[in-house]
Amino acid sequence: MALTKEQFITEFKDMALRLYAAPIEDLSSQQLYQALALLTRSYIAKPWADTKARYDEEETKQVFYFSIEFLPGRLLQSNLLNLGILDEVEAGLKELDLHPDKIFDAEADPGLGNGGLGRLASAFMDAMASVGMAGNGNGIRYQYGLFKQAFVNGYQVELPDDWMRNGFPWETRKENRAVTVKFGGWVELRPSRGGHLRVIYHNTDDVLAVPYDVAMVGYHNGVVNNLRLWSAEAPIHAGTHFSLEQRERINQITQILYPDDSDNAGKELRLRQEYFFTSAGIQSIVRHYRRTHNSMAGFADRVAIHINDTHPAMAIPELMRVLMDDEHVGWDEAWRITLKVMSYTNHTLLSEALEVWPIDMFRGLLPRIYQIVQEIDRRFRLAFVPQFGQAMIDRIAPLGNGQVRMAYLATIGSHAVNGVAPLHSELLKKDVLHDLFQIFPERFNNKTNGITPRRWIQIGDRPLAHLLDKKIGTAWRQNPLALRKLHDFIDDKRFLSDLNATKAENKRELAKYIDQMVHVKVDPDAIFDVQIKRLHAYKRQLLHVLGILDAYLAIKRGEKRPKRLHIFGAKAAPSYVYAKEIIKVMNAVANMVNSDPEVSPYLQVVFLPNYGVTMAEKIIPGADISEQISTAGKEASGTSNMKLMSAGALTLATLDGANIEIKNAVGDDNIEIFGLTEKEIAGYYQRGDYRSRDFYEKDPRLHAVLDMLVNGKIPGIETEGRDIYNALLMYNDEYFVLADFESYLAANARVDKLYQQPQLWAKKVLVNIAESGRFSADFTVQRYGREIWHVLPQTPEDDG
Ligand code: 26M
Repeated sequence: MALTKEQFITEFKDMALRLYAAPIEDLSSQQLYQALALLTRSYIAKPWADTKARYDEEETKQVFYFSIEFLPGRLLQSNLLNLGILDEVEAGLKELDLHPDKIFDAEADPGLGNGGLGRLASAFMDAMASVGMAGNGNGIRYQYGLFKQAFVNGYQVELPDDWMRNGFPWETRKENRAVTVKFGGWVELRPSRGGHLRVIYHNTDDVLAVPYDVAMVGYHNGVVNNLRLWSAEAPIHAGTHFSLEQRERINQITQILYPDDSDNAGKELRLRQEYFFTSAGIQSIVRHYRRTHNSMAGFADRVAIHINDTHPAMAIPELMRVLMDDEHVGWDEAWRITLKVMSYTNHTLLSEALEVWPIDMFRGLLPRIYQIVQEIDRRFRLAFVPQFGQAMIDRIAPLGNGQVRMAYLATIGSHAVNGVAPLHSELLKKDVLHDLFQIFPERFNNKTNGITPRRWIQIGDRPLAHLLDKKIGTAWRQNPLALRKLHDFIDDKRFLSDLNATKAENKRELAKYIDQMVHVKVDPDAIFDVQIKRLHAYKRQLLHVLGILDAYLAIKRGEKRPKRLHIFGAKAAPSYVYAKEIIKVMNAVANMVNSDPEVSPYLQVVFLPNYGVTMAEKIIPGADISEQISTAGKEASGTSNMKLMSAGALTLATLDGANIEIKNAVGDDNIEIFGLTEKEIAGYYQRGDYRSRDFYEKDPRLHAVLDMLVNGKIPGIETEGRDIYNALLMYNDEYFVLADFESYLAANARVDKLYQQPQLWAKKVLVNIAESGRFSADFTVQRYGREIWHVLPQTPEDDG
């Protein structure tokens, strides 16, 4: 859209006056934010309505991305950027003597997700709008997002995230689009005259699902898509009256996001959440379709539904239910439609994270859905036992061991199943879904994750963005593959030193931020070494800590090293005891290192509490090193690896997840790889001959570092050090930390050496930025669009 600075100033003053009956100089940052958000929203309204009308008019095939999590990050700056008016607005604010950043910082960050999976869902929303694809999100409007993390005496403490306290200016309540979701009770199947079954529900608990829509603004293209988040309310109909307790129970459904990202807790409320937003989404899609069509015959040509991991896998039986019970379609035709509509992404290989539900719980809460799952199960067995044998089908049928097995249900009921990086997609076929791959090989495919360079570079890294504009023009902002133009300047010494200067500027900014957050003065000339992701044993923050302890001991012995600052951000699931012990040790190590005057000139450690999308925007531009050190074969993809690469950090990585794609993109000379490969680790498992203690006994450096966990040398830790020591030595180190220790140190030594050669370092930075464009989520969603959702024209390379 077009908007001059002068127009903006007039409209902004006007909006502020209408809202707060005061001139702007009397308003708080929060009030200025509210006024600016509402003004921005008014610019979005028309293209939003127009986009929707156009999709309806042209009967565009629409994608519905079902996800129990969305992590959009703050929306004001990104909406202004995508509308094409960010520069004008910032100039206008400055002319009014206001600080844009202060206003942007007044916005709450909607933490409606745990980490990678939720952030990916939001990146896809942004990308679909930006490539002009008709993409809708379907999720939950949690009253409280992911807990806020604080450290008390080095321990993680969880505080409620009341993110809507000041309202959420980007949402629109649509009460006239509410639907009813039924739980519990029992079902009566009564043959009716028309030949179909009549399904009569008795004694159900009904919940009203009210949608709140959030605009997803495309980049400079006039497209505005919709993210629909559902909120649970007590129904209002004549004759029923709800007690306070009943209302409480209903409100609970959308009150809080579950904080586990890699564990299936099996709680009934979680199952309620899953069915709640899934059923609401399916009902609303079918209702909308039926307003303009008098049968469901063409539904699959107009609708694609994607399930983000298995949490919305009930979309499969729920669509079957609506097709059969409400729309009177027979089983075979309903199944044909469902398969054609549904597709599924798997995000994890960890067996403890694979979702299963006890049949008794499932049947009690969702009796009709259970009947349909039983029928899916029965037909699956009937169809495939003859060819594949009872034993194999028993392993992979939707029902087994007294459980509903969601990944199997999702695979059986979808026409496409994908992993999120090539290694992960291969391992799905080899291990987790091996038997189903034998039956449905054509369904399996890979879609490597992506990120949105708009948020991470254009908004998050303004100094780099301006340097790129100056050197290669602005085309990269529209098409990040244009970053490859940077290769032309690999020998341009001026530019290489400009790259280093830009990083130095970002590091000074980050140093200020760190000081504000944790009151530690860090040296901006140090190597900034970053690991930001959820805390989990398989991600091996512990390996990073052991590396720090080794450096500590070396410095204590008098060794000189280039100065390194280690920056961590990580939340642990509140129930994950081991992860919380690691957090305590990380904080204790940080204290020990930072307060030791012999050490701190060479080594500093900061653990920033409450890591999230907004904090990531502040950390990533200042990173020199990106730690991606998961046990090979465990990290499905990772996405912080891509973000850090695009900001010119060098990746220090195992051959896991999308690290492998990054290595292929930049070449072996522009990444530091270490550690066991997935194959080597699989070999240890097969032979059963991994002995962590051997590594401890053979490597004196490792020995010394592990002993520190238990010999009282790290002030403030007691049982935590012992528990971790035991996990590594008595319980044989499930994640191969000790096996990778030596090669991790060697890789770090190479990094230190390299950093001594600023120009060589800058060349590697250049290559990383230049090749990061391929990881734009814009390309990822286009591959989904062509190969899975069938919403885009085929390109020549899709054939063959
Ligand atoms: C489960 C049930 C109910 C509510 C929440 C959950 C749940 C939520 C998040 C379970 C797992 C969740 O996240 C898993 C996850 O984030 N996986 C990561 O997905 C990223 C995007 O594909 C990958 O890049 C990461 O490698 C992968 O760990």
